[in-house]
Amino acid sequence: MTILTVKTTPYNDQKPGTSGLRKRVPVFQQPNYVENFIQSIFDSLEGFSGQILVIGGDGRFYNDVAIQKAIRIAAANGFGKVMVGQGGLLSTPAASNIIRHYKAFGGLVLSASHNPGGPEGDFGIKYNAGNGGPAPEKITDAVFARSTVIDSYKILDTPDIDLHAIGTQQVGDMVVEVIDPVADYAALMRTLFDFDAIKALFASGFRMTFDAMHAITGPYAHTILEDLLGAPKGTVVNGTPSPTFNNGHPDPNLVYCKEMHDLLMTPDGPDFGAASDGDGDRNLIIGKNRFVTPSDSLALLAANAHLAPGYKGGIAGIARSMPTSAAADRVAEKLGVEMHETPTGWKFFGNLLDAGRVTICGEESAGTGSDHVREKDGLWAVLLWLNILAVRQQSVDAIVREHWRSYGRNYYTRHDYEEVDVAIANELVDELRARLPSLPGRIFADDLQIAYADDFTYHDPVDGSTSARQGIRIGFTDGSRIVLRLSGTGTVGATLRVYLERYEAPDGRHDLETQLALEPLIGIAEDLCKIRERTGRTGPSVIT
Ligand code: G16
Repeated sequence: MTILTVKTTPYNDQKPGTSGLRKRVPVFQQPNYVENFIQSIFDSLEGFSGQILVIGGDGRFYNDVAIQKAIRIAAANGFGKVMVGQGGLLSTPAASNIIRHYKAFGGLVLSASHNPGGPEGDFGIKYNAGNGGPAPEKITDAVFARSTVIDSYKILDTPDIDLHAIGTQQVGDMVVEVIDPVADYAALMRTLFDFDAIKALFASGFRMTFDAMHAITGPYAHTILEDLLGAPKGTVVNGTPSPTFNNGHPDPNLVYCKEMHDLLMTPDGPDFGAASDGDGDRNLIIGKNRFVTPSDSLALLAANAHLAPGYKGGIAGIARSMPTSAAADRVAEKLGVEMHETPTGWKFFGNLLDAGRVTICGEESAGTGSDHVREKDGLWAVLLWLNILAVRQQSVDAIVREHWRSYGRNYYTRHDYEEVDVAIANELVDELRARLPSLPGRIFADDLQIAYADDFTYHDPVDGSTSARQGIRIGFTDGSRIVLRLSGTGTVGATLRVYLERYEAPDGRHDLETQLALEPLIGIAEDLCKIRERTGRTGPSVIT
């Protein structure tokens, strides 16, 4: 087996977005595209010689090809060992756990998350650092800079590695260990949650449905929910990972999980419904007759976390991404713990978690997690909900309503305009940004007055770094907010996200339909941004 140094030419589009490099599969299939990017990652790191690299993906189309390349390049660059999930599979939170548990140098997570897969679908590569979390911007910036000038990569000339047999094998000077993707993750969950209480809940007749969306969480959910916690077989549906997600869209929201949502709204439906996405880091939570928004779920989990053994000592603090509703802020205030508002992207939580300043983090984009790993974690959120339900012996709906009565309700929705012409989207954002200084003081819909209007800049309190232009915030004197930003995970055109939020006090009305409750703000957003007018759309592509 010889190490080859292969000449290459740079691509100019390998800038990592919100969460790694995500592109259509045919883009990754271009000659040397994967090789260039992985070599650029390794060229931007120091001190990994002889160390462990974790590799795993969500099993989507091209996962198997990219993993073989990654292992060969890792071997040629001097890693001592690669740990890879059997069949190349690892959920994103499980990969984070493996990196931390085995003190790896870092890891490559191959996924495009909730984006569709298949030959014409999306693929992605993300580097996670030794803390188990997505690389911070200073690394992703260095990777991009390197990718624009790269002229060669190193690769081991070796046949395909067997990723199906658990155990170790030698690949050049490097060891490859194929591991059970589920075992370590399940063991970690056991340390956090009261499995006996959840078992008793299922034994009492509590019924749940978990939609793995033909994606990575199938094997994890079968093992944990059905085998370890005793949920009846059939609780997990769509539980076999498929390279194309069975031609579905593995995004656990009310559009792609509509069937499950509708089932939960029927009198004979189960008590609890949940789903996770392509790579297992997002979650959807629906109780009987009650959809829980991700922002509310974050607040509820933070307020009730002490009911689970892993958090019984309380939480150090909460962090949420800027567009996420302020529901969690009220919980932090009541608990007397730190609250942080970060830019969109799980990578921004890493420093706060490492410094022990926050325990629970969450985002409006269906992600919640804690300091047990450095990624958001879909099944973790489901298990924490189950633990809370087992202890409180109330329905999801009752728990949510009680929460609103104590803290008030943050009505919240996100309107997405997908595949918008990039030039139009940029122009729209630029023009609005230019008008921001003139907005404070303006009054809309008779009584909604703008209190502030800015483009969010984050100052990381741990390492002092600054991230500017993270989304436009328009705040009103009553606490309502309109936030506008461009997605950093789309792969075609631009996706405009409009986030809308209105607060209703504990003694206010909590039973309004969300879109209706936010109607005045939706109108103001259109007045201010003219999205429909400029894009020619009649409405959002997706409402969550
Ligand atoms: C990623 C990030 C999240 C972010 C989400 C949406 O999630 O990890 O932090 O909230 O994308 O980002 P954007 O609004 O820029 O599209 P995932 O689940 O796609 O890895």
